[in-house]
Amino acid sequence: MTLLHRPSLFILLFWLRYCQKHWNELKKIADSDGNDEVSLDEWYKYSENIINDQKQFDQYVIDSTSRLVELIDSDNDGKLTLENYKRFFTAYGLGASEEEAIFKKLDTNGDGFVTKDEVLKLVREFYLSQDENSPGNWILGKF
Ligand SMILES: [Ca+2]
Ligand SMILES: [Ca+2]
Ligand SMILES: [Ca+2]
Repeated sequence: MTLLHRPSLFILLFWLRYCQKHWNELKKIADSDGNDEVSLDEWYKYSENIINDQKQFDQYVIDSTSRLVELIDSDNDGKLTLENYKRFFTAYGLGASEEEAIFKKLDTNGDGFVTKDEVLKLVREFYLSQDENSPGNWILGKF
């Protein structure tokens, strides 16, 4: 496996902004010099460790999936609808047509919902696929 190909700082900021408690967990593991900050170097090291350890990576994907579903699924029924995604994508300033197009990519079996199983595959793809057209690379909207 190679280094994360995504701007890791973006992901770090994503968690920072939306998930303070998860940031605290991350800090506990990644802040190797214990100065209460996670530097870019520490973040790269942390990311590399995860991506090179299959077991850790699998757990990371499962945890990330749970957090993402929890974050997007505002009505908490376990299914991510276009409406659920709209709230999330609005934070990125996407227009309505873009939101629908992206949702269609993410709903890989086209049943109108993005389920946790679909998110799990998408998150895995997000980290591993080098293809910018892979559905997983749209999971946080466009970059
Ligand atoms: Ca540090
Ligand atoms: Ca829902
Ligand atoms: Ca689906």
